[in-house]
Amino acid sequence: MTQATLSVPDISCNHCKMSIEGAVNELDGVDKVEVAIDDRTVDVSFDSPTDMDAIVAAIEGQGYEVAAS
Ligand SMILES: [Cu+2]
Repeated sequence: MTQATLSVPDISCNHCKMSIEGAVNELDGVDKVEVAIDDRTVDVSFDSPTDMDAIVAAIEGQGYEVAAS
């Protein structure tokens, strides 16, 4: 299991949280995803077949940019 925290500066409200968590949860292999609105971060635990690129793509697909870490 891989755990990662992504910085997503445009997260601002509960709608952002729901959109991002919903999209990431749809990926096969994602165990847990949690958006921290105040910190503007996405905590995610995942395993294959998903990977970091797929998670970033899912977040970007919702219209949010993931900051380089
Ligand atoms: Cu929002």
